[in-house]
Amino acid sequence: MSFQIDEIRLRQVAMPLVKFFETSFGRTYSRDMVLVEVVSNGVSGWGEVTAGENPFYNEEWTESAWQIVKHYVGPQLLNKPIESAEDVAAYAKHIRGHRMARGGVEVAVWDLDAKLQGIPLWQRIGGGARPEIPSGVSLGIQDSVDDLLKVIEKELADGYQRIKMKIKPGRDVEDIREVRRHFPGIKLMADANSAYTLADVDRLRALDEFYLMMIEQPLAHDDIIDHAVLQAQLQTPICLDECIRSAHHAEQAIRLQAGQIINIKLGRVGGFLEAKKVHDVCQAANIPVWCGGMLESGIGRAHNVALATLPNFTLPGDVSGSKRYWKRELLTEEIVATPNGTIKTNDRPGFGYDIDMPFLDSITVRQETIR
Ligand code: OSB
Ligand code: MG
Repeated sequence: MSFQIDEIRLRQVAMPLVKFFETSFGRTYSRDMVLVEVVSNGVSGWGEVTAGENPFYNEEWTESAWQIVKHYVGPQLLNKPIESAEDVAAYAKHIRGHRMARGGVEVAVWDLDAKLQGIPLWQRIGGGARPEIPSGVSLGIQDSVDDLLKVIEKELADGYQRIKMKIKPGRDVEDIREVRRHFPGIKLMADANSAYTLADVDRLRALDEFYLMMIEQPLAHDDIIDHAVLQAQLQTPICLDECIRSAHHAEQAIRLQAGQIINIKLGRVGGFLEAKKVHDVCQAANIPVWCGGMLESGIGRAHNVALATLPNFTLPGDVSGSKRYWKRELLTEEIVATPNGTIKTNDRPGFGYDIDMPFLDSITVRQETIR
């Protein structure tokens, strides 16, 4: 069933986080995200651009995403015959980088395609390996280790299956030692967001004694080779995040043994088509994957839930309940985690939730329609 996109409605929304989120590259207090609505014959598909407010996680940010979608991705896609959502990434392939901006549009078309077929997004992408996804939490760097222990206590009480803690030089070995002392049996991992170099190998080796599930992206955001050098000297498995932007990168990392696990983020790799390719490359190489997060609103979060139903998403990811992020979700219902630390899929067409349009309008700070 062929369709075409008649118009693309872009919005920028402002959503304050319930608590700031601190990584090795800084604090985020409030999200400014770009939402994409693609319209075909009166039916809307929705996507979220996962770029941050500043170009600190990768090179993209809210404003760059807006410009890329408006001037490059949108005009390429409008009024073209689309046989399937699989075709969409190709229209923007000539654009270098800016995968989050491209991905925000691409995932919206997948949602539209699923809605036009009357099937859930998880089914449309070929997922459905599990009816509920295992859910973990990503904890920002806290003001004190005591605060961290309290937050972990709460997340475990809520049922979450694994704890990821952000680390940076000076807030690593001793923090993790304390966490392990209090919680010897939990599934625990650390995410460095590129805060180290090979000169820190001794400090990173000191983490081996805490039997972490993995350490995520310890080295540079664009490095694969040094991660291979580091992995050869660590017992802790390395998980790659920032440096895997494509299935080709995943192949290279696997060939070099730069890590043993990959965190797949829809935006970082440019949408569902590439995310599925990364998934498949990893599955063929026996590399487990899990779904990362970028502090998404309910729209991006629901897309992540669909993604994590693909078979090789066997590890608990960073996709957790809405209320950990927002006082009020932009959906008519929150995305909730069960007491077992899972998030259930549902059988509604598309991404599975309704948008609270009056609320969305009230938090929209910029709007533009491309025809
Ligand atoms: O590295 O996984 C990361 C948030 C913003 C930027 C990068 C990362 C993160 C997270 C949070 O870890 C995941 C989430 O709770 O959405
Ligand atoms: Mg990460």
